[in-house]
Amino acid sequence: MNALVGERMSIITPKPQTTRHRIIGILTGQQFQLVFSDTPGYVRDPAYKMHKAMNRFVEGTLEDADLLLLVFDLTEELDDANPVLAMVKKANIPVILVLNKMDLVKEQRIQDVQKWWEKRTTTVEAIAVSALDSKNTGQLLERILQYVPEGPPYYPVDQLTDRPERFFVSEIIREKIFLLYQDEVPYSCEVGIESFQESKTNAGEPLARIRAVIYVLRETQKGILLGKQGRSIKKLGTVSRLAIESFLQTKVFLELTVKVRSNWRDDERALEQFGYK
Ligand SMILES: Nc1nc2c(ncn2[C@@H]2O[C@H](COP(=O)(O)OP(=O)(O)O)[C@@H](O)[C@H]2O)c(=O)[nH]1
Ligand SMILES: [Mg+2]
Repeated sequence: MNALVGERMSIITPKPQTTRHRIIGILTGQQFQLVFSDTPGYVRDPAYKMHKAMNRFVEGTLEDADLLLLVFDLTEELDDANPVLAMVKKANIPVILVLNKMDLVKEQRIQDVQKWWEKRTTTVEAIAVSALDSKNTGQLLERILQYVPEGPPYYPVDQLTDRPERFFVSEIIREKIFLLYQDEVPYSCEVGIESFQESKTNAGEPLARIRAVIYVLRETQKGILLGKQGRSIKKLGTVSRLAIESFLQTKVFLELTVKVRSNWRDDERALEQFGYK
C-alpha cells in the first residue's frame, strides 16, 4: 500500500504481525480515487482477544471491499493449511494475486507460486511486483483500475488517510520498538498518546510536544525497555523523534514513559482504549 500510495502509511518491519489495525491509504489521480485498506495478516491461531480483533479487521475489510489484492510473499512457504485460502473462497469480489518480493526470487519460482494459487483460488489476474523497488507497481495500479466500479470520490482530493496524526505517531513508536527490541517484547507493547500539543520553539519555529506511554505486560519488560541507566529508552526516544519529525515535518519534543498494564491483550477496556474495537 505504501508503494502504491507513495507515502509511508503502514509501518514496516521484518517481524511478522507488526500491523495490528486497518489502515486506509487514499490515492487520488486525475480520473480516479482509490481507497486502499492495509490490514494485519490473518492470525492463524489467535491466542489473545487482540488477535481476534485483528482478524475481525481483516474480515470487515473484505466485506467492504470492491477488489481484493491478495499479497503473497514469494519467499514464503506454500501451505495448503493457509487460512487465507478459505477466506478468499468466501469473498465474492474479484481477486488480484500480487506476488511480492520478485527482487528476491527467480522467474521459475514466480511461475510455480502463481500456478499453486491459481489451482486453489479464483483470481482475475496475477502480477509479480517488488514493493521495495516499486517494480511493476504502476502496472498493478492499471490493473486495479480495470476492476473497480465507478463512483464519486469519497474523500477530498488532498486527503491521504482517515486517521489522525496521533495514530501515526503511536504507530511510528511501535515500529521503532519492533526494530530495537527482540523476542516477545515488541508483541507485549502498546503505545498510547497522552497529549499532542502544537507549540513553538524559542526561535519561533513550530514544535509538536508529544507525551506517549508505552504499555507493557510485566515489570521485567519495563526494565528491558528502559535498559541500563535508561540507555535503551533514550535510543528509542531519539529514533522515534527523528521519524516523527520527518512524518510531521516539524520539530518534535517527545516524552516517553513506560507503564505496566498486565494482560492488556485480553482486556476489553484496554483493547477499546487502544482502538481495537
Ligand atoms: N526484498 C524485498 N523485501 C520487501 C519487499 N516488500 C517488503 N519487504 C520487506 O518485508 C518485510 C515485511 O514487510 P511488511 O510491509 O511489514 O509486511 P507485512 O508483514 O505483510 O505487513 C520488511 O522487512 C520489508 O522491508 C520487496 O518487494 N522486496
Ligand atoms: Mg503490514
